[in-house]
Amino acid sequence: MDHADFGKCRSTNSTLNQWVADQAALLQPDRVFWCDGSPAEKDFLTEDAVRQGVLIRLDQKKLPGCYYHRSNPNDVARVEHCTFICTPRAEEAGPTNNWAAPAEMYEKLKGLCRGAMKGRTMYVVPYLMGPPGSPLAKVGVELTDSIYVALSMRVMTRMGELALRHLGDGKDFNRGLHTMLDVNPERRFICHFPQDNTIISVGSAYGGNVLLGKKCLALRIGSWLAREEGWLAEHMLILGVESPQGEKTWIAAAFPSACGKTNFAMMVPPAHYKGWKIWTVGDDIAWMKPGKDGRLRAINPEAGYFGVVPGTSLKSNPNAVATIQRDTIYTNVALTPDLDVWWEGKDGPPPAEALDWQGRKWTPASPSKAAHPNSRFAAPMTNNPCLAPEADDPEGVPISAIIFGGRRSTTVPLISQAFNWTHGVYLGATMGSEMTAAAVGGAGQVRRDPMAMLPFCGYHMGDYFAHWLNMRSKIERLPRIFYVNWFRKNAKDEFLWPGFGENMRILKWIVDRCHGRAEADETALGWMPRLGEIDLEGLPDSTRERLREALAIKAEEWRQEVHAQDDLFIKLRSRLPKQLTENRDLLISRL
Ligand code: GTP
Ligand code: SPV
Ligand code: MN
Repeated sequence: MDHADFGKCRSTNSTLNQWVADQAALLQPDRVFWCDGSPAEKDFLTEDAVRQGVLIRLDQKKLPGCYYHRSNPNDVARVEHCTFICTPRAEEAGPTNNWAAPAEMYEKLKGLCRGAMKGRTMYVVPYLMGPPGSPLAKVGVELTDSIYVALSMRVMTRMGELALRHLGDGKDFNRGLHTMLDVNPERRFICHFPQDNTIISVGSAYGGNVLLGKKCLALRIGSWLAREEGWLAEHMLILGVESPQGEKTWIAAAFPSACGKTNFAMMVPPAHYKGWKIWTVGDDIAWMKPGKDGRLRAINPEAGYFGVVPGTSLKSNPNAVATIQRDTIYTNVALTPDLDVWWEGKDGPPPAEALDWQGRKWTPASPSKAAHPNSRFAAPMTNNPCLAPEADDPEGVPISAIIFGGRRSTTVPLISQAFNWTHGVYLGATMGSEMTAAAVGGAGQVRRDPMAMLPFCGYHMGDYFAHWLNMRSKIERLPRIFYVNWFRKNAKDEFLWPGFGENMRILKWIVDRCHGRAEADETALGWMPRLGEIDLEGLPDSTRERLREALAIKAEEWRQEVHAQDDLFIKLRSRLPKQLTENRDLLISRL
């Protein structure tokens, strides 16, 4: 087919068309290409990306529909220091966000954008976040000069005509503008204008910086809209646990970036859990709203997974392995001479030689890693063997439990349950986690990451806590709240808990607690399982002692922990709800 057959504007929405025309006048692209989301268009764009060298076609017999991409080595993760919330008053963004005055930031960005797409194509990417017809679904339109972004948005969202139909002649859509410029960290800004429902991202071409539906719309702008409209936009996976009797229990869980959401959402239970099944609704983001039935209803706004590749294997996550065998875009893994992909932790032996994520020759003797620690796959969720049929339900699934969890080598026990909603909000609000490669800088350091939302909350974190506390009166049947830590280590630096599929044993206790079927002890931190309550069948005998250690509450560690939590509370004090400081005082007295 001819070039001219694709990219035509079929939108009759005058607001949208005018906005696109205005942006094109500023950016001056050679061509404006409207994406319709059709399979033929996908083939056409993919072919073009291969021709340009943006994508490398992988072995199509082994990996049908799969492509390989390398980003600029200076551009491999989210950049929190260049991410801004631009509200009229700094106080609205709060002390945990970078803030800039909207007028000044618009002016600066306009300067950078003027003529920035000369010689390039501007792709108009209309997309829908959420199942069609859902009361929670939102339309966004991303303008981008990256063909990789256009193709990735097609995987990650419901992209094209469908979104335009959803919008109709409405004016209510997120306005997203992305230009790579010269991919220079000095000119990299990810800016959100919540009052204008607008996002402008310049100078990057990677992941959460540029797939604007994901962290920018679904979380930063989303959290803003959620507070205004009375719902929750959260950095959470959503899964269902089906029992052999067919009882389905739906659970949402917030773990910080690269702390196990995708793995948990697609988990395969240990062999002796006959008849038990895990169903995935989402692996990264949950939009949750009280439903007519009085329960908290959750949808996954996304349609694909942008998952961490290293460590993905048949042992750790067989469903992810199955998911990424076709129609997947791999970014920053290693490329083998036979056009296959490789990463640290993949099944089988390493290749004798490969090109690493920077395109340099690599062998198993090389001192550096072949795949970047934050290398990612973008795969459609429909590839997932355990995708819940309910993932497309416009009403969402009813949530029975919310789990918070960080990456902590000490202090935080494997599992505890909050005494009540307010205590649960306190646990989420004070969550700490060791930083990972998902964001630039600081890997390994413990930082407070409330509800795993520190980099993603689009307004004052104190107001966000208040919003969570207020939700209590809006939900008739409140989810129970739990706190987990898969990452506690012993003195030999070994994980105390085997994790991955074995997390089913903890999940089982959580499900049983939701249905009033499991015993618990009252401790200073909350309700905790008796040792005998966690199923250890099939694990080595040493696990029992390790479990005891993983559940231990060490008073000295907790004294330091409460102290460390204070830093955030002090930062937020002007808007910190008093229930949280009360809960802190209660904890200290219990300890
Ligand atoms: P984002 O996509 O960045 O939001 O990450 P995520 O929360 O989806 O994390 P993911 O499931 O991709 O896991 C990231 C890394 O955490 C994996 O590569 C594993 O090394 C590790 N991990 C996940 N689950 C477990 C677990 O149960 N135990 C241990 N020890 N490590 C785990
Ligand atoms: C995260 O960092 O939490 C991610 C990856 O899910 S990114 O899309 O880059 O934000
Ligand atoms: Mn994430």
